[in-house]
Amino acid sequence: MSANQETATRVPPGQTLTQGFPVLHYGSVPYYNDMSLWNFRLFGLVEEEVTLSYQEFIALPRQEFRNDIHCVTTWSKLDNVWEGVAVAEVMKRVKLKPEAKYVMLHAEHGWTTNLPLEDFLKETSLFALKHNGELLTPDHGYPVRMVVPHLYFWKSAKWLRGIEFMASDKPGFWERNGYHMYGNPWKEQRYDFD
Ligand SMILES: Nc1nc2c(c(=O)[nH]1)N[C@H]1C(S)=C(S)[C@@H](COP(=O)(O)O)O[C@H]1N2
Ligand SMILES: [Mo]
Repeated sequence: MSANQETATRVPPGQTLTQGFPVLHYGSVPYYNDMSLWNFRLFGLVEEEVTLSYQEFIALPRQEFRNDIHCVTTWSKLDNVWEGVAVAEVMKRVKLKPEAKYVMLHAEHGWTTNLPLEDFLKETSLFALKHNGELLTPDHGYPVRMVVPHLYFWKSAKWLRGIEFMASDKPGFWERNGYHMYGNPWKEQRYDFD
């Protein structure tokens, strides 16, 4: 396979490559001036709720991840390098109740997105702190965003503040507004009628 053909196999149907890094979100960008007010909560179907402070979160062991991202508005961006915390690292700190099967990601300003627990726990999912060597900018989700590269990028909540563990699937912000409940880019699960 030529380099071009190989690249083509990495781009899902209906997507176009971009070299830039577009900024997309609903509402305003949060700016933080006192990180002591920031925390990260694991709640819902857990034996005991866990709250991590900013200092505790940034002290978690980090890894480097490389992946491709696919936005439902049809841009894809290959070879992103993220520094972040593996989901498994955070999950060492919480015990789930057996009924937990789905998660709701909770971001600043009440923005949410839902996904199956299994997809959240995938080894490729991460809590990102840096993109291509630089701290996340406010636009891209500072201080922490989720990255779930195998689903459309709207599942990758910016300004993440908590994970809620749930027994059944519930729609998040865009899912209530017509986006697909799962969002597999390889099946073009863009909107709920796809
Ligand atoms: N908190 C929050 N996270 C969000 C969104 C949002 O509106 N609020 N939009 C999602 C959508 S639709 C996309 S495509 C990506 C865009 O991320 P980027 O701006 O870093 O490219 O963020 C996702 N995460
Ligand atoms: Mo999006």
